[in-house]
Amino acid sequence: MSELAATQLAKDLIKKTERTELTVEALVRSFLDNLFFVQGRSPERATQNDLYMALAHSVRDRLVERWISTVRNYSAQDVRIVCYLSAEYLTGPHLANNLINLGIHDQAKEAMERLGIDLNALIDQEEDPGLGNGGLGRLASCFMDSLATLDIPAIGYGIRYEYGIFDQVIRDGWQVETTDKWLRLGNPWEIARPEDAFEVKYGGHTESHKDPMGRVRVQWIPDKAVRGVPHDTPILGYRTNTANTMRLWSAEAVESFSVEVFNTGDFVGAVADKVASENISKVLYPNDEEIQGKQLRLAQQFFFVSCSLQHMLRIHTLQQRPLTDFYRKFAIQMNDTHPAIAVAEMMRLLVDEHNLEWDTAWHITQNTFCYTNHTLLPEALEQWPLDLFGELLPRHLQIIFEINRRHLDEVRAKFPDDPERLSRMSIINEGGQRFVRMAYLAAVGSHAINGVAALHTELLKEYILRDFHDFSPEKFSNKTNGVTPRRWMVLSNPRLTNLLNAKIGPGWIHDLERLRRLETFVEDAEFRAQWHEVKQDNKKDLAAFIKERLGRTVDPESMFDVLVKRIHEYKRQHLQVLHVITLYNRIKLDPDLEVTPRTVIFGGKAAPGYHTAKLIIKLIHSVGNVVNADVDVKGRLKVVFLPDYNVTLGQRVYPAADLSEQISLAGKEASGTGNMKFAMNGALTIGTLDGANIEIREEAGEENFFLFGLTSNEVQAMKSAGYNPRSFYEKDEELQRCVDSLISGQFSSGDLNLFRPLYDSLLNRDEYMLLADYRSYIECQERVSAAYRDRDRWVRMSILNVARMGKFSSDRAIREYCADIWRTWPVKIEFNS
Ligand code: NBG
Repeated sequence: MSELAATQLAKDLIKKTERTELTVEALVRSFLDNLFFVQGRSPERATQNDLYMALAHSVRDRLVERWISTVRNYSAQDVRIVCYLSAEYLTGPHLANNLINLGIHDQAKEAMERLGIDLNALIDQEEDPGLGNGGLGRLASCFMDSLATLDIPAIGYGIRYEYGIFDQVIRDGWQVETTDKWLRLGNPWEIARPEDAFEVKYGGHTESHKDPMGRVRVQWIPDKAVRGVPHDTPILGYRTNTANTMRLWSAEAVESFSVEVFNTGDFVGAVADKVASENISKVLYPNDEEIQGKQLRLAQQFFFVSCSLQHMLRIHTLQQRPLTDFYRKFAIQMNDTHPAIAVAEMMRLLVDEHNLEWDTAWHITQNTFCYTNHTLLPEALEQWPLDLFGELLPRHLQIIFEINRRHLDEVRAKFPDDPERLSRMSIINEGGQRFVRMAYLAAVGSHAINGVAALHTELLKEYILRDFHDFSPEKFSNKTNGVTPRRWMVLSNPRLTNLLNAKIGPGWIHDLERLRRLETFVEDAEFRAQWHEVKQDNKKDLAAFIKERLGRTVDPESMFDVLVKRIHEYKRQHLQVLHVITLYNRIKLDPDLEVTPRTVIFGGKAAPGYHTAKLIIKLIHSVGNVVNADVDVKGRLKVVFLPDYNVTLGQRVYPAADLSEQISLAGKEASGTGNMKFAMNGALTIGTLDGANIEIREEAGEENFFLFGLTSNEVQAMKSAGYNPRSFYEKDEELQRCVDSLISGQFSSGDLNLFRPLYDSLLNRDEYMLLADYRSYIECQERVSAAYRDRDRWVRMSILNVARMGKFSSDRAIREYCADIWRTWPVKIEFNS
């Protein structure tokens, strides 16, 4: 059959099966059809998961047509495409988001009602794919949403971990990790494409020879290979036909088992290779762990990077374009240094496999790659020991040496007689054990380098990448993070969405600056009452959830004071604990004290090997147990820890928060994105001048933000003058009482040693300067309490915060990347089903 005839026939068939229509009737029919033919169930035998799967397939059917049209349009129009390389994606559940982006949430609800099914119960049935650790992974997914919404051709490449971030359970106040089996009940959103697999090689050695032209050629003789099988998930934009692809690679053995070994009767040994290969995409590494020794992690990084680059090169050659054009067609963004090995792999592919000259290959590589840095913590910068690296990727190590030799020649030419600069800027760290510095490889191999908030970019230029900034300042720019209002407002906060739509129309959903129109309603008392009611209803929902999950009653009339994010000392969850202890001590001293009732809500995971973070979780529970049980408190102060914080839980928490805690030590949090989600949902922020807090405050207005703490310059100054936490301790009695209670047994049933490590670290080092910021924090919290007692004032501030958060849409961030870094333009998808 001719291609055309087949295409026409396919279109007709799709129409006839009514898999694409968006009406309630069509949804009912296709739901029943999928339940029967895809799930293989009759309605009376169907489990909740069967029903969820049937609906998911019905929704996916409606995406597929858009998805196929998108791919077809991109290749027909030979577009320039953004390739986002990210080892992590925190997509969140897909069903509800796709319903919203397709614009059929209400139809689906009605269709399910007709069948006596509760849509929300099906939405809750979906697993949260935890293929990331925190902010960086969630940012990747917000960006994918915005790319599709803005009709920018893009592919998000990553790893299909079989086990994502661990599930957190709390036993006796301690975090216990359990494995995340997100694929256990199947994943209806992905399509495996085994025929699109690529091979990835490891190990072995290299040999060099002269080619017939007399040029030295290097051949890599690897000793292992695995196959990368892509699993594609459509990422649909909001009310547009663009459905981009998130392509996650899963590792398989090249041969499923060794016939030779099998024939000797060693059945288990025969599958050993298969098992070893599959290990590569088995599990996500939690961050904040010492990873330098973990060769498997480097193997993972190389795995997804190599598959992705091979895929891009295949697309390019299928378009019959010369390789020298590659950078005109592809903009590759490296999400932190996890994919930085791509720079060397690209050079290997171009030079060794496609026989390009080094200089030509380097020109293509540098013009293709861009690098986003996401951290200022020096200990979080990836470095690989040379021996480990050379064993796994001997050819890449040679290539990195050559990149480095040429790079240092250029530095030498620009800064002669400056040997220290050369050693500072070398991609190879030569001090003691030798390492490959991945951030430097990424910086040298890219034409654009960015930080994720204004302060962060400035600090990058001044400290972490200072020499690179001196050398090529034109590469650097800031791209302040953003979050998608589709998931973080429309999906998670339908009450607020309805109120906003009624007041200013729905245009804000794809143009968040339009929220400014709310400012005219601040003086409208009825509107303020409605605003307050929305927040209260959201708080009641969260209270009901807390009751159901933890059996604990919290009062929706109290201030919901929330700190949710990964647990880390620099984020200073324990500073909030010191605040709770302070309030508690005050109540104990004077039980009749007038206090603004608060429910202090924590949530977040600690990396399994990060003992201090785990001890902070224990401390939160221990303090909570004492405070919550004390009759003197009379319920005016409650502490709740929500276990297993993830995207789904975030969707419940942000809409219900009154106060957003963003209390990292200034200069440590690159940006933060939770801070934006809270503010968009009407919470007020208490925060330091760190990361994007600074810009949130600028936008909201300083009178609508609770500021405390040292600035990053003051932090630097105090550190270099020799910071002494004890001096703060000694001159502040209330602080003393607070810190001492860590070792008094008061919160540890008499155990004097349990929290001693925290006590010692605060008094002796206090790396994150809690004691220096304590008094300013406590005073600021007093201003918060006073403001909350004045409901009218609080609601005005809340409205103004939402009205002024337009900047923090990821649509704005993506537009900036497109204009300044990627130079890509929207491509409208023609769609005629
Ligand atoms: C995190 C930062 C956050 C930032 C996100 C997204 C890493 C390595 N970094 O401050 O800590 O918001 O990245 O940019 O996860």
